[in-house]
Amino acid sequence: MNELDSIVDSARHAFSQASTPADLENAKAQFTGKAGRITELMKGMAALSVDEKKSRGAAINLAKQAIEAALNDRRQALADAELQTQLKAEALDVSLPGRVREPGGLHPVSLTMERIEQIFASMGFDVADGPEIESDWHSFTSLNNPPNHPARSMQDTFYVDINGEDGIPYNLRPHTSPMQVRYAHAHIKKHAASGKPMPEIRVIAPGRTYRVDSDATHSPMFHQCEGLWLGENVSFKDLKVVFTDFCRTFFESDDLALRFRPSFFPFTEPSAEIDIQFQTGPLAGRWLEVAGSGQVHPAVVRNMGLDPEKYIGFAFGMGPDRLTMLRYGVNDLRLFFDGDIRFLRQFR
Ligand code: 2NM
Repeated sequence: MNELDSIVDSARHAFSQASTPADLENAKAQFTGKAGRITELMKGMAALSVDEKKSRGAAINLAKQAIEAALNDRRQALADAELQTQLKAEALDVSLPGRVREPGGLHPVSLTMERIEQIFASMGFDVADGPEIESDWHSFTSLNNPPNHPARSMQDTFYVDINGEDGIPYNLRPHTSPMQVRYAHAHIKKHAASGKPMPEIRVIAPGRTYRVDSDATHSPMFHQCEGLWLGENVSFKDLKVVFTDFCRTFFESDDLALRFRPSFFPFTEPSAEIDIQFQTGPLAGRWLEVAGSGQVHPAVVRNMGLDPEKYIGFAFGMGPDRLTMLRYGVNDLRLFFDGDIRFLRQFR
């Protein structure tokens, strides 16, 4: 084999060994680069005669063209291989199912809250909400709780590390009644300027409440909805009518029975526990406690900024979490707050 054929051969071999475009360009430099073997041969022709230059030049050029052809083939092969690797890496299986974005929905307790609000709004009640971190006065004192009542203890109520104006730590409200008191004050102020007689107070206060308590039927965060109706001639009879109507609408049952059982709360006198009884369905026949209620205590009416000799009425408090359990037949309250989507999507 002559020298040129052997150079072409070793170029082909070197190119085939190059596995990346950079390797290939390095290999090329050894043959057709500035100090490459072909280039060196060209430089060596300076001393030859014109005829020798002609034939030698033609032979070297043929060899150079063969090397460049081999180089281009290898460049193309490497580029193809790179493209194939990239295509493989970015492969998209168009037969896979798409990612579905499922429709969201309201939490079952939110559904209940909305239902309660809608029913009471239809009876002319305003819907009020306000702070969940409350002063001692709003959560306890204004509601006629004696200074050393156990509800005030750290065993029952969560406290925040910040003192109120009275030097007593703020609490996480254990009921929504503080909002009733706030609403009454705002209502009086709003209508004082008008010169006209103040309309009755008719309001519900739904929202989150907190107590130190945790088991299958108690959550440290739970929901309450309290109602208040104060006027110059609002009686226990009105409470019975309003609450009976509410329960029958809420549970969609016209023959639902209600029972008002004597009880005690510091903020009402007299007070009653409200029980309901379904006539049909899985819970039929059992008395189920659904709310506390009573005629608002004169001391509380006074703390709301009203004259208890003139204003009288009733209040009630219920647990939307428990109402949700009764309505949907859920037996463990904790399911509502675990955030398990398999449970929650059933209410969508
Ligand atoms: C209950 C039971 C009885 C109640 C009292 C008041 C207020 F602010 F008017 F004094 N709001 N809600 C009340 C009365 C709440 O929950 C079991």
